[in-house]
Amino acid sequence: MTDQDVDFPSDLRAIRTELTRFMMSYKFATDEMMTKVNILKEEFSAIHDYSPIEHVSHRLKSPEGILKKANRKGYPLNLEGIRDNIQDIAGIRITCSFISDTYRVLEMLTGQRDITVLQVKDYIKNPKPNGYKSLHLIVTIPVFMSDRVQPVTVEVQIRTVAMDFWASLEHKIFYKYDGAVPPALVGELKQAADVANQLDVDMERLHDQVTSLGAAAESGTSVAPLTAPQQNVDGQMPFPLPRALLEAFLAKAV
Ligand code: 0O2
Repeated sequence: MTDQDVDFPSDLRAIRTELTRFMMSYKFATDEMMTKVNILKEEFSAIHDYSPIEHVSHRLKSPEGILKKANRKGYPLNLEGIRDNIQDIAGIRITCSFISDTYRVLEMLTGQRDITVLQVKDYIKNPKPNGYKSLHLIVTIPVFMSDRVQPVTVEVQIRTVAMDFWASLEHKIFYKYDGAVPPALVGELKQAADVANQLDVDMERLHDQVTSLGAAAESGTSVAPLTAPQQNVDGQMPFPLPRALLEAFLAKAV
Protein backbone atom coordinates (compact mmCIF):
# COMPACT_ATOMS: atom_id res chain seq x y z
CA MET A 1 0.00 0.00 0.00
CA THR A 2 1.30 3.47 -0.87
CA ASP A 3 0.79 6.61 1.31
CA GLN A 4 -1.92 7.67 -1.11
CA ASP A 5 -3.83 4.41 -0.56
CA VAL A 6 -4.35 5.14 3.15
CA ASP A 7 -7.07 7.69 2.28
CA PHE A 8 -8.71 5.37 -0.25
CA PRO A 9 -11.26 2.77 0.85
CA SER A 10 -10.93 -0.54 -0.97
CA ASP A 11 -13.88 0.08 -3.33
CA LEU A 12 -12.28 3.33 -4.54
CA ARG A 13 -8.96 1.56 -4.93
CA ALA A 14 -10.67 -1.09 -7.07
CA ILE A 15 -12.25 1.57 -9.30
CA ARG A 16 -8.92 3.34 -9.57
CA THR A 17 -7.22 0.13 -10.71
CA GLU A 18 -9.99 -0.56 -13.22
CA LEU A 19 -9.84 3.00 -14.60
CA THR A 20 -6.07 2.86 -14.82
CA ARG A 21 -6.23 -0.37 -16.83
CA PHE A 22 -8.92 1.18 -19.03
CA MET A 23 -6.89 4.32 -19.75
CA MET A 24 -3.69 2.33 -20.24
CA SER A 25 -5.28 0.20 -22.96
CA TYR A 26 -5.95 3.42 -24.92
CA LYS A 27 -2.43 4.68 -24.27
CA PHE A 28 -0.98 1.41 -25.59
CA ALA A 29 -3.25 1.52 -28.65
CA THR A 30 -2.06 5.08 -29.31
CA ASP A 31 1.57 3.95 -28.95
CA GLU A 32 0.97 1.12 -31.43
CA MET A 33 -0.68 3.40 -33.98
CA MET A 34 2.07 6.00 -33.59
CA THR A 35 4.65 3.28 -34.24
CA LYS A 36 2.78 2.20 -37.37
CA VAL A 37 2.58 5.75 -38.72
CA ASN A 38 6.18 6.53 -37.82
CA ILE A 39 7.35 3.36 -39.59
CA LEU A 40 5.57 4.49 -42.76
CA LYS A 41 6.98 8.00 -42.40
CA GLU A 42 10.54 6.83 -41.81
CA GLU A 43 10.45 4.15 -44.48
CA PHE A 44 9.15 6.59 -47.07
CA SER A 45 11.74 9.20 -46.16
CA ALA A 46 14.62 6.73 -46.34
CA ILE A 47 13.65 4.65 -49.37
CA HIS A 48 11.44 6.78 -51.57
CA ASP A 49 12.10 10.32 -52.62
CA TYR A 50 9.61 11.87 -50.20
CA SER A 51 7.19 10.99 -47.42
CA PRO A 52 3.43 11.55 -47.77
CA ILE A 53 3.40 12.08 -44.00
CA GLU A 54 4.55 15.51 -42.85
CA HIS A 55 3.73 15.24 -39.19
CA VAL A 56 1.93 12.98 -36.74
CA SER A 57 0.60 13.81 -33.28
CA HIS A 58 -1.54 12.03 -30.74
CA ARG A 59 -3.74 12.79 -27.78
CA LEU A 60 -5.56 10.84 -25.12
CA LYS A 61 -8.84 12.24 -23.79
CA SER A 62 -8.60 12.85 -20.04
CA PRO A 63 -10.86 10.81 -17.71
CA GLU A 64 -12.72 14.09 -16.97
CA GLY A 65 -13.17 14.76 -20.68
CA ILE A 66 -14.46 11.22 -21.22
CA LEU A 67 -17.01 11.53 -18.42
CA LYS A 68 -18.14 14.94 -19.68
CA LYS A 69 -18.69 13.56 -23.19
CA ALA A 70 -20.55 10.47 -21.85
CA ASN A 71 -22.79 12.76 -19.77
CA ARG A 72 -23.38 15.15 -22.65
CA LYS A 73 -24.30 12.35 -25.05
CA GLY A 74 -26.31 10.38 -22.46
CA TYR A 75 -24.14 7.25 -22.70
CA PRO A 76 -24.16 4.72 -19.83
CA LEU A 77 -21.67 5.87 -17.20
CA ASN A 78 -19.76 2.63 -16.91
CA LEU A 79 -16.58 1.47 -18.62
CA GLU A 80 -18.37 -0.87 -21.02
CA GLY A 81 -20.81 1.85 -22.09
CA ILE A 82 -17.98 4.30 -22.54
CA ARG A 83 -15.83 1.81 -24.48
CA ASP A 84 -18.75 0.97 -26.79
CA ASN A 85 -19.85 4.54 -27.44
CA ILE A 86 -16.90 6.92 -27.25
CA GLN A 87 -14.60 6.28 -30.16
CA ASP A 88 -12.19 9.16 -29.84
CA ILE A 89 -10.60 8.45 -26.45
CA ALA A 90 -7.37 7.73 -28.32
CA GLY A 91 -6.70 10.07 -31.24
CA ILE A 92 -3.98 10.27 -33.87
CA ARG A 93 -3.68 13.17 -36.27
CA ILE A 94 -1.63 12.83 -39.44
CA THR A 95 -0.81 15.84 -41.61
CA CYS A 96 0.21 15.43 -45.24
CA SER A 97 1.50 17.85 -47.87
CA PHE A 98 -1.02 17.02 -50.57
CA ILE A 99 -4.62 15.82 -50.84
CA SER A 100 -3.60 12.69 -52.75
CA ASP A 101 -1.25 11.83 -49.87
CA THR A 102 -4.14 11.76 -47.39
CA TYR A 103 -5.84 9.01 -49.43
CA ARG A 104 -2.53 7.21 -49.86
CA VAL A 105 -1.97 7.16 -46.10
CA LEU A 106 -5.58 6.06 -45.54
CA GLU A 107 -5.03 3.10 -47.89
CA MET A 108 -1.73 2.13 -46.30
CA LEU A 109 -3.24 2.09 -42.81
CA THR A 110 -6.53 0.39 -43.66
CA GLY A 111 -4.58 -2.26 -45.60
CA GLN A 112 -2.71 -3.40 -42.48
CA ARG A 113 -3.89 -6.81 -41.34
CA ASP A 114 -4.13 -6.14 -37.61
CA ILE A 115 -6.19 -2.96 -38.10
CA THR A 116 -9.96 -3.39 -38.23
CA VAL A 117 -11.75 -0.50 -39.88
CA LEU A 118 -15.03 0.41 -38.17
CA GLN A 119 -15.79 3.62 -40.02
CA VAL A 120 -14.38 6.00 -42.62
CA LYS A 121 -15.79 9.51 -42.95
CA ASP A 122 -14.57 11.47 -45.95
CA TYR A 123 -14.94 15.14 -45.08
CA ILE A 124 -12.53 15.96 -47.92
CA LYS A 125 -14.92 14.85 -50.66
CA ASN A 126 -17.89 15.91 -48.51
CA PRO A 127 -16.77 18.89 -46.38
CA LYS A 128 -18.85 19.99 -43.39
CA PRO A 129 -21.03 23.09 -44.09
CA ASN A 130 -18.55 25.26 -42.12
CA GLY A 131 -15.74 24.21 -44.52
CA TYR A 132 -14.12 21.55 -42.30
CA LYS A 133 -12.14 18.99 -44.30
CA SER A 134 -10.39 15.85 -43.11
CA LEU A 135 -10.48 12.07 -43.43
CA HIS A 136 -11.76 10.45 -40.25
CA LEU A 137 -11.06 6.85 -39.59
CA ILE A 138 -12.26 4.78 -36.64
CA VAL A 139 -10.27 1.58 -36.20
CA THR A 140 -9.62 -1.07 -33.60
CA ILE A 141 -6.19 -2.44 -32.96
CA PRO A 142 -5.38 -5.44 -30.72
CA VAL A 143 -3.45 -4.56 -27.57
CA PHE A 144 -1.60 -7.50 -26.03
CA MET A 145 -1.83 -7.17 -22.23
CA SER A 146 -0.37 -9.61 -19.67
CA ASP A 147 -3.58 -11.64 -19.36
CA ARG A 148 -5.66 -10.86 -22.46
CA VAL A 149 -5.81 -9.31 -25.88
CA GLN A 150 -7.97 -6.21 -25.93
CA PRO A 151 -9.23 -4.69 -29.19
CA VAL A 152 -9.00 -0.93 -28.63
CA THR A 153 -10.64 1.82 -30.67
CA VAL A 154 -8.57 4.69 -32.07
CA GLU A 155 -9.72 7.71 -34.08
CA VAL A 156 -7.35 8.73 -36.86
CA GLN A 157 -7.69 12.11 -38.55
CA ILE A 158 -5.76 12.58 -41.79
CA ARG A 159 -5.58 15.95 -43.49
CA THR A 160 -3.31 18.35 -45.36
CA VAL A 161 -1.24 21.01 -43.65
CA ALA A 162 -3.63 23.67 -45.01
CA MET A 163 -6.72 21.83 -43.71
CA ASP A 164 -5.01 21.40 -40.36
CA PHE A 165 -4.12 25.10 -40.13
CA TRP A 166 -7.75 26.01 -40.82
CA ALA A 167 -9.18 23.40 -38.38
CA SER A 168 -6.92 24.53 -35.51
CA LEU A 169 -8.04 28.13 -35.84
CA GLU A 170 -11.70 27.21 -36.30
CA HIS A 171 -11.51 24.96 -33.21
CA LYS A 172 -10.12 27.87 -31.13
CA ILE A 173 -12.80 30.25 -32.41
CA PHE A 174 -15.54 27.68 -31.82
CA TYR A 175 -14.49 27.25 -28.19
CA LYS A 176 -13.94 30.98 -27.66
CA TYR A 177 -17.58 31.61 -28.62
CA ASP A 178 -18.76 28.46 -26.85
CA GLY A 179 -20.12 27.12 -30.13
CA ALA A 180 -22.15 30.26 -30.96
CA VAL A 181 -19.78 31.76 -33.55
CA PRO A 182 -21.15 35.07 -34.98
CA PRO A 183 -22.52 34.58 -38.54
CA ALA A 184 -20.04 37.07 -40.06
CA LEU A 185 -17.15 35.06 -38.66
CA VAL A 186 -18.74 31.81 -39.87
CA GLY A 187 -18.82 33.31 -43.38
CA GLU A 188 -15.19 34.41 -43.17
CA LEU A 189 -14.14 31.00 -41.94
CA LYS A 190 -15.92 29.34 -44.85
CA GLN A 191 -14.12 31.70 -47.26
CA ALA A 192 -10.80 30.89 -45.60
CA ALA A 193 -11.56 27.16 -46.00
CA ASP A 194 -12.15 27.74 -49.73
CA VAL A 195 -8.83 29.60 -49.99
CA ALA A 196 -7.06 26.77 -48.11
CA ASN A 197 -8.58 24.28 -50.53
CA GLN A 198 -7.44 26.31 -53.55
CA LEU A 199 -3.93 26.39 -52.06
CA ASP A 200 -4.03 22.58 -51.71
CA VAL A 201 -5.12 22.18 -55.31
CA ASP A 202 -2.52 24.66 -56.66
CA MET A 203 0.36 23.22 -54.61
CA GLU A 204 -0.42 19.69 -55.71
CA ARG A 205 -0.56 20.75 -59.37
CA LEU A 206 2.79 22.54 -59.03
CA HIS A 207 4.31 19.56 -57.27
CA ASP A 208 3.08 17.22 -60.02
CA GLN A 209 4.49 19.55 -62.70
CA VAL A 210 7.92 19.76 -61.09
CA THR A 211 7.98 16.01 -60.43
CA SER A 212 7.26 15.19 -64.05
CA LEU A 213 9.90 17.74 -65.15
CA GLY A 214 12.38 16.01 -62.84
CA ALA A 215 11.47 12.61 -64.27
CA ALA A 216 11.85 13.84 -67.85
CA ALA A 217 15.20 15.39 -67.04
CA GLU A 218 16.54 12.36 -65.15
CA SER A 219 18.47 11.22 -68.19
CA GLY A 220 21.10 13.88 -67.86
CA THR A 221 20.03 17.52 -67.60
CA SER A 222 20.57 19.58 -64.49
CA VAL A 223 17.06 19.55 -62.92
CA ALA A 224 17.62 18.36 -59.36
CA PRO A 225 15.07 16.05 -57.70
CA LEU A 226 12.60 17.89 -55.41
CA THR A 227 13.66 15.87 -52.40
CA ALA A 228 16.34 13.35 -51.67
CA PRO A 229 16.27 10.29 -49.43
CA GLN A 230 16.37 11.52 -45.85
CA GLN A 231 19.76 11.91 -44.26
CA ASN A 232 20.44 12.36 -40.58
CA VAL A 233 21.83 15.55 -39.07
CA ASP A 234 25.38 14.63 -40.05
CA GLY A 235 24.32 14.31 -43.66
CA GLN A 236 24.66 10.53 -43.41
CA MET A 237 22.13 7.95 -44.59
CA PRO A 238 20.15 6.33 -41.71
CA PHE A 239 22.59 3.37 -41.65
CA PRO A 240 26.23 3.61 -42.67
CA LEU A 241 26.57 1.75 -45.98
CA PRO A 242 30.13 2.32 -47.20
CA ARG A 243 30.91 1.80 -50.87
CA ALA A 244 33.14 -1.23 -50.16
CA LEU A 245 30.26 -3.00 -48.40
CA LEU A 246 27.89 -2.26 -51.29
CA GLU A 247 30.47 -3.59 -53.75
CA ALA A 248 30.88 -6.73 -51.65
CA PHE A 249 27.09 -7.21 -51.71
CA LEU A 250 27.06 -6.71 -55.45
CA ALA A 251 29.77 -9.34 -55.83
CA LYS A 252 27.91 -11.54 -53.28
CA ALA A 253 31.17 -11.76 -51.35
CA VAL A 254 29.94 -10.77 -47.88
P1 0O2 B 1 -11.79 17.51 -30.02
O1 0O2 B 1 -11.68 18.52 -28.93
O2 0O2 B 1 -10.92 17.80 -31.19
O3 0O2 B 1 -11.66 16.08 -29.54
P2 0O2 B 1 -18.39 12.72 -31.95
O4 0O2 B 1 -18.78 14.10 -31.44
O5 0O2 B 1 -16.89 12.56 -32.06
O6 0O2 B 1 -19.02 11.62 -31.18
P3 0O2 B 1 -18.94 13.42 -34.61
O7 0O2 B 1 -18.95 14.90 -34.31
O8 0O2 B 1 -19.94 12.92 -35.60
O9 0O2 B 1 -19.06 12.54 -33.34
O10 0O2 B 1 -17.52 13.00 -35.09
P4 0O2 B 1 -16.70 13.63 -36.24
O11 0O2 B 1 -17.52 14.47 -37.15
O12 0O2 B 1 -15.95 12.49 -36.83
O13 0O2 B 1 -15.73 14.61 -35.43
C1 0O2 B 1 -14.82 14.12 -34.52
C2 0O2 B 1 -13.66 15.09 -34.35
O14 0O2 B 1 -13.32 15.69 -35.61
C3 0O2 B 1 -13.93 16.27 -33.44
O15 0O2 B 1 -13.71 15.88 -32.12
C4 0O2 B 1 -12.90 17.28 -33.93
O16 0O2 B 1 -11.60 16.96 -33.48
C5 0O2 B 1 -12.93 17.05 -35.42
N1 0O2 B 1 -13.95 17.91 -36.05
C6 0O2 B 1 -15.15 17.53 -36.53
N2 0O2 B 1 -15.81 18.56 -37.04
C7 0O2 B 1 -15.01 19.63 -36.89
C8 0O2 B 1 -15.14 21.01 -37.24
O17 0O2 B 1 -16.14 21.47 -37.79
N3 0O2 B 1 -14.10 21.83 -36.92
C9 0O2 B 1 -12.97 21.37 -36.32
N4 0O2 B 1 -12.00 22.25 -36.05
N5 0O2 B 1 -12.82 20.08 -35.95
C10 0O2 B 1 -13.82 19.22 -36.25
P5 0O2 B 1 -14.36 16.69 -30.92
O18 0O2 B 1 -14.58 15.72 -29.81
O19 0O2 B 1 -15.56 17.46 -31.38
O20 0O2 B 1 -13.29 17.73 -30.53
